[in-house]
Amino acid sequence: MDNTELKKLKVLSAKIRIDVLKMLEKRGYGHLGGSLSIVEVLSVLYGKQMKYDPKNPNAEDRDMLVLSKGHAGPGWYSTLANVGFIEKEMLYTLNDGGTKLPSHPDRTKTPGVDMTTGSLGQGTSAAAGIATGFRMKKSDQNVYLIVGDGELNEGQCWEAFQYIAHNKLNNCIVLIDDNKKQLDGPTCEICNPFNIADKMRAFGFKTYEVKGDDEEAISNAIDLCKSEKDCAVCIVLDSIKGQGVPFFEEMDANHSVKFNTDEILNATHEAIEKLEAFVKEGE
Ligand SMILES: Cc1ncc(C[n+]2csc(CCOP(=O)(O)OP(=O)(O)O)c2C)c(N)n1
Ligand SMILES: [Mg+2]
Repeated sequence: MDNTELKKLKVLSAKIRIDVLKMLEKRGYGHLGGSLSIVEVLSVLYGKQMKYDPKNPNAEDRDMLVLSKGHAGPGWYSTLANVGFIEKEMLYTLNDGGTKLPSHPDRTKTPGVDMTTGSLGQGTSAAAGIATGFRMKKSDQNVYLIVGDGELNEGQCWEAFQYIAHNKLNNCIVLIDDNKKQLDGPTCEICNPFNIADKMRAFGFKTYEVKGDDEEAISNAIDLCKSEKDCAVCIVLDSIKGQGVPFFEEMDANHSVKFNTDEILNATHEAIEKLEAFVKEGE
């Protein structure tokens, strides 16, 4: 990847991160940690890898994303706003009555959202079904599936993975957000997933491991997945809950954050300022 393209992705990541912070601050609370940990992968998907047309969200030949860890909806909405699916003002309606942006994604409400999620585990089966559909119609479309590390506690994930591997559905690119935390603590203390990459390999997946904040490495790994012809594929993202904002990375309970103290508000404003300066310099 050349420097210009990498810079473009880093600027998009910064913009996505800014809007996550702004929309959640405006709401007063929300799923911050798990939205921030997937910012770079969303930037790579929408800034480089996915085929889509924001003016025609239902285009027959589009790639699809299933955000199985649906509570990270704010991260996805911010991305959709930054690539033209929805107006930025809409971000400030998150969770309002009648909004098109419910806290968890709903495919009947939001342009660009192809699968309703929020009940952890279920997105894996949905993505397996979508990939099967693409295969049946002999289409070259891909479905990207983002799964949380805590979400792997759901047995349904492993049923779906076994199905994807058995059917060599290399058009379903599985992205596991290994941010080491789930709702109320470290995954290794609550129900240890052990080595996720080793488990995916044992399930028959060609598995890559990359840093979750490294756009270039993520994109290269996706290229490798796309070149795989005869095997299920997976990327384990070594990420940080609250990624990209040191204050939130270090905060223990950063799953759902309330923006109700001066300390939190100041850290948020400081992060936004820094990110905006980065965007300005990069454009
Ligand atoms: C079936 C189901 N059980 C419980 C929950 C409540 N819940 C929401 S997020 C979450 C933790 C998810 O952790 P992880 O997959 O690691 O996501 P992260 O927040 O780290 O991105 C839980 C238990 C849920 N949404 N669905
Ligand atoms: Mg997690």
